[in-house]
Amino acid sequence: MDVDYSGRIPNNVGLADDRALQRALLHWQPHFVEWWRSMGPDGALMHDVYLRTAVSVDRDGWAQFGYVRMPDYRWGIFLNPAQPDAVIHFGAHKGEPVWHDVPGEHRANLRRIIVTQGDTEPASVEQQRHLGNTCPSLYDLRNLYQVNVEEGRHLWAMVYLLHRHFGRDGREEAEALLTRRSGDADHPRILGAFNEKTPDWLAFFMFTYFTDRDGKFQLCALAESGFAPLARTTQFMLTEEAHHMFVGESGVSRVVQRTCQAMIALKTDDPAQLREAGVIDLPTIQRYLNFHYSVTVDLFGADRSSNAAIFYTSGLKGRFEETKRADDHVLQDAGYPLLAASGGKLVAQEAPMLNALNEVLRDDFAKDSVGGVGRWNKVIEKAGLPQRLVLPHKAFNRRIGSFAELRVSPGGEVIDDAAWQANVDRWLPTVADRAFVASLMGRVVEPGKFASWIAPPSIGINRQPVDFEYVRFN
Ligand code: BYC
Ligand code: FE
Ligand code: FE
Repeated sequence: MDVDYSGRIPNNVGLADDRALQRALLHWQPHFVEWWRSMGPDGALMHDVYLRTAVSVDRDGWAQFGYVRMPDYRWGIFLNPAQPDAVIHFGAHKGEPVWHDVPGEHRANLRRIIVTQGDTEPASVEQQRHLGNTCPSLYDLRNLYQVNVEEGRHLWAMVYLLHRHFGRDGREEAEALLTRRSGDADHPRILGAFNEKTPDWLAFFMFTYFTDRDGKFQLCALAESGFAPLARTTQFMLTEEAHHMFVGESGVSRVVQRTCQAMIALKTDDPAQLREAGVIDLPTIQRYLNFHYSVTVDLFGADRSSNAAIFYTSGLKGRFEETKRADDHVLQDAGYPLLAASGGKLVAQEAPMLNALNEVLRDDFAKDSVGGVGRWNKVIEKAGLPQRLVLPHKAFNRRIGSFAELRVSPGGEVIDDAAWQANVDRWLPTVADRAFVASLMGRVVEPGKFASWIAPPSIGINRQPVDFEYVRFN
């Protein structure tokens, strides 16, 4: 499954043999590059960046490292190998062969899923566009750019499916993916979290820890799809996603580490004194965590969703690790507990699992999110400090689904509006918090140097030293 790098679009899908498709994608390519130049990393068109590029989809050896000027990055189309005799693992078509083309009756739903997935990729690049101007180190700047080029490639992955399998309206959707803009009042991105700002690097690390993890879970659900090209392309995307979540987890960990060092050196947990010392106090980190977690859990959609039931039963979107589950994979008679407010409390009520599949995926995401928070707490514990970070309750600060009508504290108590207003500044980042974090965001680009508020990583990229020249400015 080596990648053909000889043409203008690197690929392992035999593009050279399909002239019409190749022409259509070559027509889209300059529009993508134009979008990258105007909406991609600000002021970075001439930098040489130490990036990894996919050269094959094999498990050991897909990545090659070297300096690349980002507009010349070889964005390409990489699908995992087709499995001969693959069958659909769930839903009404369980046991039937997977589809290599789009079944007519599922066309509209598949297109919608692919467009929604595709829309998040350029959205995140737009959200992160300005961060290069305030990077805390060359190492971090390189990681930002690596994430950005791979999100650009994820857009290519979805655009390939639209062009290859959806004809004229697929081509129109591919163009529209380049015209919506994150946060734009008239042409916003499709999902809520992708219209929020990523104003500073603490927000970036929280985003890559939590929101890229939504990416992992949605991609895992799509990797089960009965539509084989979608499954195969998302399987390869998942190998890239792991690095994005690493950037987030290690980034927050290094921020926490610096804060703990300052707390010990100054013998204080007073936010004002710590801020004075140029580090981010733990309560502010907790408020950022609360914000990004709650905005991200909204991305899983409504807790009761007939769309989710249809996607599953049609064989379009499975569950996380579908084949590892012991049930019948049809779920007609299965139930799932959903929380609802009753007598001022959240209590579990059984709902049909098919309609609750967004919640099933959200709960799997929540379990997976705990790990990194535990490792951040290990950093605090090792420093001998008693504070701990916690995930807020999933009903906290929701905009989507039945919790959107409730006020719920991070601890999970249903509260009234007055109690919410009285406490919201302790729970979510305030204007003053954001202004303080922004005030720390200076640009540090001397190799091996790091901003005051973040510890260096323990190891560099691809076994390079931490003070390696990860980005060369031209
Ligand atoms: N914001 O029945 P429901 C990633 C709408 S991240 C705004 O629950 P459904 C990445 C919904 O459209 C992964 N609107 O909807 C990470 C619907 O509208 P209509 C992205 C929302 O379809 C970092 C209505 O509410 N991939 O890759 O079952 C960096 C009813 O809701 C939102 C995917 O999401 C929202 N948050 O569930 C870069 C996978 N949520 O039709 C990249 C594909 C819901 O009533 N998407 N609505 O007007 C899906 O599977 C589904 O569309 C969703 C939504 C699970 C997202
Ligand atoms: Fe992505
Ligand atoms: Fe990602």
